[in-house]
Amino acid sequence: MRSYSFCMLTAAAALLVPCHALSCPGLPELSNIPGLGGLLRLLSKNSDCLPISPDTEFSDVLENFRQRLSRLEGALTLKGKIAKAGEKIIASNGKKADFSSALESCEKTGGTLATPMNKEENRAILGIVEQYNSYAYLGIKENETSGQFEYMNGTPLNYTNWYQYEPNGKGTEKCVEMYTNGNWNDRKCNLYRLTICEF
Ligand code: MAN
Ligand code: CA
Repeated sequence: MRSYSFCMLTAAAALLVPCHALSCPGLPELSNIPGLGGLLRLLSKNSDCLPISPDTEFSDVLENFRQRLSRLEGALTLKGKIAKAGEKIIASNGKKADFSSALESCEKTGGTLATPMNKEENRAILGIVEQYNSYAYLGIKENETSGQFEYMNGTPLNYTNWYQYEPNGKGTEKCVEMYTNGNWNDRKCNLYRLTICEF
C-alpha cells in the first residue's frame, strides 16, 4: 500500500498539470504529454487513493480530488489542526521558535508565517493560538529605516489589530506577536513563540 503522503503528492502533481487546450477533458489524450503518461498510469493503478481508470474524464478526476480535499480539510478543521480563512489555510507545527526560525520552518514547507490581512484571517489565526494557548509571531516586521510595521514583502499593513497603546517598542521591538485574545503587540524577535504558518 502506498503511503498517504505519496497519495497527496501525486494528487497535487495531477492538480498542477495544466489543462491542454486540445486534449481536455480526456485523460488518454493527456497521457500523450511527455512525462504525464507515467504519472497517470501510476495514479490509475493506485487504487488505494485514486479510484480512477485511464479513460475517466479529466473533469471527473478533478471533481474526485475536490471532494477528497474538501473532506480532508473538514476533518483537519474539526480537530483544530488547521483553520481556513477564504483561500488561506492556517496551521501550526506546535513548536515554539524565535522569529527567523519560525519563518524558515514555514518557508521550508512551502508557506510563510501567518499574516492576518483582515478580521477573518485574524480570527482563524487566533483559533490556533487558542488551541495551543500560546502567543505566536506574525509575518510582520518593523522597517529598519522608516520604523513602520509592514508585511514580509515590504508592503504597508492594510489591517491592524494592535492591543491598546501598541506598538510601543520604538525600534527596540521589531517583531509582532499575537496575544491569546487576538490583539497584537510589537515584541523582540528572539523569544520563543508558537510557529503558525499560512499556505
Ligand atoms: C509589556 C508591554 C509591551 C511590551 C512588553 C515587553 O507587556 O509594554 O508593549 O512589548 O512589555 O516586555
Ligand atoms: Ca510592545
